[in-house]
Amino acid sequence: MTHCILIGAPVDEGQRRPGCLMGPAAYRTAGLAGTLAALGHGVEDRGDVRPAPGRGESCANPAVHHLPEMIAWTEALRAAAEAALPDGMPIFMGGDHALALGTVAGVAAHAARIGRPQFVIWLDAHSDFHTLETTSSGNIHGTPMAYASGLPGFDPFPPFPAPIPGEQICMFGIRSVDPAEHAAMQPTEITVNDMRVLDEQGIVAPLRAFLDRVSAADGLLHVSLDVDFLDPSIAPAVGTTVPGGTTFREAHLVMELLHESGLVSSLDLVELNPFLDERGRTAKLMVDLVGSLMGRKVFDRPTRSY
Ligand code: B3U
Ligand code: MN
Ligand code: MN
Repeated sequence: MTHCILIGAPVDEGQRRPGCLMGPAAYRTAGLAGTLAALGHGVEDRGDVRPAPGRGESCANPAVHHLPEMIAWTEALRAAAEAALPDGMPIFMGGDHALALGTVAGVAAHAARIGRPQFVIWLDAHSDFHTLETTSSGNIHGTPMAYASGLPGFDPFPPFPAPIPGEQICMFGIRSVDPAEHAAMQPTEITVNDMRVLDEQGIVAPLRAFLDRVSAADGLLHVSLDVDFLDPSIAPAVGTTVPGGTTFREAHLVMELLHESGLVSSLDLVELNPFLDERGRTAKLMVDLVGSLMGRKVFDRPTRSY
């Protein structure tokens, strides 16, 4: 059984639709802790992270907003991740996706410290591969994968502690990539399982191919789950809906395969905007998906030896 460490990350400054700051409260209200406990896991809620005040940093791109606040969040969340990882599996309750600048920095620093490779699976409609220089929306939630890859263009941020090689990153379910992100991803070895791949090959083969690599390298696996990975018809509580997302069944299957792998060491739940939800439906679905990720199943399956 796993010791699950819930960490609230009420980040709202990485985009422009207020509401993600209510995410941690919505996950608690939707019963995340009880769901984990019912599966036999230990649960510890460390409360919400509180960043220090911003220090007035700036950058050349005038579109970028809330830069000092996001630098402060990144430092605080990195510290929270590094403090939690020796004790169990952190589950970061967002908050918009800009929180991943901090969480992924923390997990990468931890992995480097214990000498294991850090892998990331990015479950998202978007690639989030902008730098501070290329983003035209100025929304920092569109940048964490570029930061984690060690791209230049993040000068005001602390240097990413141990940049993650493209071979150790898998984007899954993406269907919205800006031209500058596309160009920046081109020279990398990132595995891009966009919706075209999933429509042609299904969920299982592409996901297992990546999990096999994580296992062969004895890696740690960080899962970053953006609400817009899901189709907006089942998950309306998100500021940036993109049609053509994963179905209820596909999303649960992803979670079940991740569970079965036994490889997941940390998790982000991001972009839930409870202000846009319909009677908590998206929050409950996200909690349900965490249930599948953490071992809820109808019948036992033989565990796969990776
Ligand atoms: N790539 C666009 C849109 C976007 C990225 N992430 C979300 N939306 N959620 C941008 O603003 O960077
Ligand atoms: Mn995202
Ligand atoms: Mn997204």
